[in-house]
Amino acid sequence: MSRIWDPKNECLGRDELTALQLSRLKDTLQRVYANIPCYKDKFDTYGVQVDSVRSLDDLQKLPFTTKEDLRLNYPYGMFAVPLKDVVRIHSSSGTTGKPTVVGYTRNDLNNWTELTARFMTAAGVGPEDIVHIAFGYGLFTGAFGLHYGAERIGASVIPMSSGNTDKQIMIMQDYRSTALVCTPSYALTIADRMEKSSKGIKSLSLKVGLFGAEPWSEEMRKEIESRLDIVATDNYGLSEVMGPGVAGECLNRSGMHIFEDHFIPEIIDPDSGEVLPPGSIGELVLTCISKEAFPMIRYRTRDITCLDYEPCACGRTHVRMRKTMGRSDDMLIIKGVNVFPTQIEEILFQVEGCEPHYQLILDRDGSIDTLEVQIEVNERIFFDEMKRQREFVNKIEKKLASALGVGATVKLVEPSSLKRHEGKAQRVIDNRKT
Ligand code: DLL
Repeated sequence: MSRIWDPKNECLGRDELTALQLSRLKDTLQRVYANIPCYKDKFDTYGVQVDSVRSLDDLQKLPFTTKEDLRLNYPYGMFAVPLKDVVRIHSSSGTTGKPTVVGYTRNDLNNWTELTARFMTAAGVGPEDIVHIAFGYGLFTGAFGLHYGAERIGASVIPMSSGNTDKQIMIMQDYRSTALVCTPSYALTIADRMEKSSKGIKSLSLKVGLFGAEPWSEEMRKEIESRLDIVATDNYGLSEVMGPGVAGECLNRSGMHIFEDHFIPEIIDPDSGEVLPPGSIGELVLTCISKEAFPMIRYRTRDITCLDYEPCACGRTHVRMRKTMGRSDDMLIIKGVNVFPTQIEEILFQVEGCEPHYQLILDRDGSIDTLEVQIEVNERIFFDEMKRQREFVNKIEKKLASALGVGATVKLVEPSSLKRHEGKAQRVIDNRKT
């Protein structure tokens, strides 16, 4: 079992934790009401008096914050401190429109570093490790977030950044990197490239992977672990709330501990906005209770998950969130049936011969939705034998239809023919929107 970075705060009893959360929540509400006109207007419109929040249940009286609020207040309208107190700015590139701009005070950066150090320690990283960071350094929060956490632990950090997979591999081999930080899909790209190289996986010293920034299934975890011969851990975060370091797995790997002394999680019904009882699957809503520059109240993450309040064997008391199924806005509605790309991934990974690279293409034939699943197959798969190929395709189509409740056409494509991504993978092309 790994060390606990901050035992005092990570193992607080529920009563102490609740008291701490309430006091930090009250402070934060005072600050956002006094300093952010968007919150003042919203609270006034909803008739919420900040002083009337006396328990954590009262949080439910407060309005949500959405990406639209951030868009309307672009770039600095949601900052609670003047820019002279902001020492770092990051942003998240949405798929459409202007990016979201987020800021950090010196204290915010310190807390952020502590929290990334927490989950990296929980994943088994220590001072003796050589941490290879293959996220892009820049406006994206991933690289800087984990960089400072690893330094605080005392590990040796290689700020490699993204791209140039061959060079990444050479550096990992020569510098003997023991921990790899990137998206899970990029970890597979590295595995593919390694397998093609003459030196093979044994030339690496990797022990652990810290993967996040995109949804990935348990099947994908198994694939990465066996191909890179490492323990693969998951960590979660979003720029609006802080970046990486909102939640991370311990080595029990049964959900990611949400760092509840800094964030209050809720699960809501994404349609009605009602808070759901513990254990329900729904949209994760997060409230920041320690941030100075950019505190979000009831921020709707759009990520679909559920929370587990059962004690964890590691001793940490913070609630665990299950691997996300994806974002509610990534959920595909195909002929009226709701499908998450990760459900398709689970199924493909179970089929011998499918490579873990796939693309989903949605289209419309008249008024009927169609889904084509393009799958790379490995070289051993009979491209030249039509009959066996047909049987293989039928098998996958049947599995997909029975698991998803909606039919899909499967198209096998040549190995290495689908686009590889250095950052977040883009699995879906939805031509219905054009
Ligand atoms: O992706 C922050 C991050 C960087 C997290 C590095 C972990 C590691 P954004 O670019 O703002 O921030 O994207 C946030 O990415 O709402 C989720 O939909 C998705 N996401 C992040 N981590 C995970 C994860 C960073 N472990 C959005 N599993 C979030 C599933 C994730 N989805």
